[in-house]
Amino acid sequence: MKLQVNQSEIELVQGDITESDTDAIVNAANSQLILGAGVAGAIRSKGGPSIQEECNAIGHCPVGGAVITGGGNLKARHVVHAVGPRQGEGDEEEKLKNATLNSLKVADQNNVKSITFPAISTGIYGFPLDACARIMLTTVKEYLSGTTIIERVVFALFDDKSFKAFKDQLEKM
Ligand code: AR6
Repeated sequence: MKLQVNQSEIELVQGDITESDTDAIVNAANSQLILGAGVAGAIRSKGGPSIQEECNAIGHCPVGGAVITGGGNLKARHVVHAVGPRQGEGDEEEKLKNATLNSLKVADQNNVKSITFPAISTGIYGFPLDACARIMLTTVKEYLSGTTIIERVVFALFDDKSFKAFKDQLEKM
């Protein structure tokens, strides 16, 4: 499913983000930049140790922020590590919006023309899927309406439930 926004497009796919061949994929990271389970675990096992090593050199990223490393053995050249909020910590919506926005900005700054996001914070961090879909899709659409070199933003949704939440939201847009 696709939506055209100016010169760019937003696309939804169901599947494993580490299989994506966009210039960059986004990791659902934590502030310590330690690759744990979920998306991060899949990136660590397929991408190899260089990604964690680069994260260690960066050291830390605040909630709502994003940093970039190489993609190791992944198809993607880069991994953008976006730190989403944990459900219950407060200000979750604003923090998720900023994590999405800062990922797009860091992508633009690094000549990334295509990028794949997961549904940030909706796994181990427990943030609701519907709200995630609304916030992330609205933020991406707004960003693509401005000046950017990003041509394609993909969302890789892992299961039926998350794909449906994003599809329902995109249809409203
Ligand atoms: N491809 C696409 N989506 C996936 C994949 C995959 N391979 N694996 C899981 N998902 P999560 P968070 C979905 O837990 O909630 C880690 O320990 C998953 O179903 O990866 O932001 C980190 O190191 C869910 O919808 O991220 C952090 O400490 C979504 O991706 C913490 O978890 C996000 O789930 C971050 O938690």
